[in-house]
Amino acid sequence: MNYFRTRAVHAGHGVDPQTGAHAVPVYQTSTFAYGSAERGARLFGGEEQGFIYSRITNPTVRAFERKVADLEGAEDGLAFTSGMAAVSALAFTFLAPGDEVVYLGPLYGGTEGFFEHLLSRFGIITVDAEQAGGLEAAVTERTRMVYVETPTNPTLRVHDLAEVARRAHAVGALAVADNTFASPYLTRPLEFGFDVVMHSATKYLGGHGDAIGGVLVGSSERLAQVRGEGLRHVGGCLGPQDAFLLLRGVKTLPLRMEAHCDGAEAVARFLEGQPGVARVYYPGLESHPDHPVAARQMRRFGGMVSIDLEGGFVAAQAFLNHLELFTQAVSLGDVESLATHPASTTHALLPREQRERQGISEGLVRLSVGIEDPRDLIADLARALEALRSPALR
Ligand code: 3LM
Repeated sequence: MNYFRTRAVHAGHGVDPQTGAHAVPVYQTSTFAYGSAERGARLFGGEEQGFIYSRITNPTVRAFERKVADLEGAEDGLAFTSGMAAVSALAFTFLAPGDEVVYLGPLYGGTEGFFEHLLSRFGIITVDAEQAGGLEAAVTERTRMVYVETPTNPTLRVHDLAEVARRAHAVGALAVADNTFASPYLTRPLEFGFDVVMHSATKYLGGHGDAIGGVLVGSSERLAQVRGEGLRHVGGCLGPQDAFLLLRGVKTLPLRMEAHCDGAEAVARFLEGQPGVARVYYPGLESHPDHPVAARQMRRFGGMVSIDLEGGFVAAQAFLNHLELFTQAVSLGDVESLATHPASTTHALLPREQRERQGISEGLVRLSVGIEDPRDLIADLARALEALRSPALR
């Protein structure tokens, strides 16, 4: 299987050997009979591989892990009950008091909050590279992990992955990429030297807005460590029913991503230059500062578009309230188009000055462009922009 579209359909599983079931069955079981006391001891002693207990492994979950690992070009994968469970399992496995995590912002507000507010209580120091004067200055001998999103949530910055990995490895730190926004169809960070890739599978991997999940991919050795510590002891395991939904979603990832990209490109080009729109953030636009990096690292430029509206929060609220086809909701990567105001939702827990520094202004609106016909989406956006021009709002 050479090609991505074929692998998206077939990788990670075959027909069920026992029954011939064509779809991967939902193995809705908490525990697995090991048959004899001797085999139980071998399984627990690591002398034999097999299913023991669904917190640690489950066949439906395993098929999803294998498929995502294949698509990212990784040796192995490990699934979790959410993206946040994946991030925290990674941190609990590889970080200790005194260690530093360096991140290139902005990040999803929840991830930044986890690093800055929760890990700090365990003596782990989080450093925003930009505030420290750039990646070169931020990374020190104490840095154990360098963390980046590609593209970033919500300003769609695209950092140079090869350069980030090089800098992390120079001090022996783990290079971790949250590839949620790109999906493996558009970018595969391991190809640029990254060690671990993380996904909120809730988004493009699942694609249908009906399941929460997370996944890590990387070397078998590293992921075995996370399975044995961050997953086994913290317990954020993915359930088999959600694994089934996510597995079904991933099969159409390439088709959906093409449609998301078509829509986002059309929407971004329409929005650029519209009165009332101060700035459009889309890595596919030549005006985007990271466009050259994005063109090197991404197959296409993704389904997310952010816009800065003149008139701040008032304008953003009015615009959002006039959208009819876009649903006002957090999350992203669903087949349906979604819109949100990051400063008051996904990034609300961050201090305002931190948001402003990272470009998350009061007028910023984030659009997750679905797979609908772009002409309908543009008509919806045009209507909402028109409403902004009504005398009551001027
Ligand atoms: C959101 N983001 O609307 P879960 N990494 C990235 C993400 O965007 C997210 C996660 C990790 C949003 C969720 S906000 C209340 C809703 C780049 C989630 C965390 O744990 O699966 O939600 O992933 O931006």
